[in-house]
Amino acid sequence: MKLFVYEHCPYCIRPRVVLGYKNIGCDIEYLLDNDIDGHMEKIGAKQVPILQKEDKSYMTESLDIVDYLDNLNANPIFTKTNGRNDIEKIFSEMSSEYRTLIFSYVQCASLGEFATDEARQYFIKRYLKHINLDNVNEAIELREKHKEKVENTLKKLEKCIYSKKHISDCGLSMDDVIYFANLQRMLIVPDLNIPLKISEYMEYQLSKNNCNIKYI
Ligand SMILES: N[C@@H](CCC(=O)N[C@@H](CS)C(=O)NCC(=O)O)C(=O)O
Repeated sequence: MKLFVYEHCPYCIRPRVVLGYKNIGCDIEYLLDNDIDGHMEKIGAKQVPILQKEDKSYMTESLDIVDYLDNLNANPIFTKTNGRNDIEKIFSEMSSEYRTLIFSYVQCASLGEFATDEARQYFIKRYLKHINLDNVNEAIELREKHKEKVENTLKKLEKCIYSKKHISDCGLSMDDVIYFANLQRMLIVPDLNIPLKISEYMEYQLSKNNCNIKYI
C-alpha cells in the first residue's frame, strides 16, 4: 500500500496514526503541492490523503481511510465515538490564530510537498488566500500575538484530556486519531508552552503512533 500525503496536513496524520498503532506496512509518498495532475489522475480532485490499496485502487477522505486501515485484519482497535463538543468548541475559539501561527512556520519548513520552490510558492499563494493575508511577513509579524492566544486556549484544552493514554474516557478511540492529528502540527512552533497534561498525552501518543515527523 501507498499513502500519498503532505507532511503538514492534519488529515494526513489521521491514517498515519492507525498505521503506527497497528504497525501496518505502507509506503509514505509526498505529493508536490503544485502537482495538480498527480492528484487528479488518482482521485479526480486536488486533495490528500490518498491511499493506494494493494489492488492498486485509490481511496480518499481521511476518516474512510482510517476506517479501512483499522479494519484491515478484522481487528479494529479504535472505538467509534460521537466526537467531543467540548474540544471542538475550544479548537474553534483559536482556529484562526492556530492556523496562521502554524502556517508562519510551515511555509518555510523543509517538507516533502515543497521539494521544489514552485511547489512552496504555490502553497504560500493558496494558503494566504485561505487565511486572508496578503503576504508571509504579515503572518510572521503576528506570531507572538497568536502564540499567546494559542497558549491560553491550550490551558482550557488541557482540562479536556482524560489521561495521557486516551483523550476520552472510552479508551483508545477515534477521538485520539482526530485530536492528536490536530494537535500534532503545533509541534512545528518553537518554544510553544504546551500544558503538561497535553505534552504528556502527545508524548505517549507519539510513542505508539510513530508520527514523530521531523519538520525542519
Ligand atoms: N475531508 C478531507 C479533507 C482533506 C483536506 O482538506 N486536505 C487538504 C490538505 S490539509 C488538501 O488536500 N488541500 C489541497 C488544496 O487545497 O490544494 C479528508 O478528511 O481527507
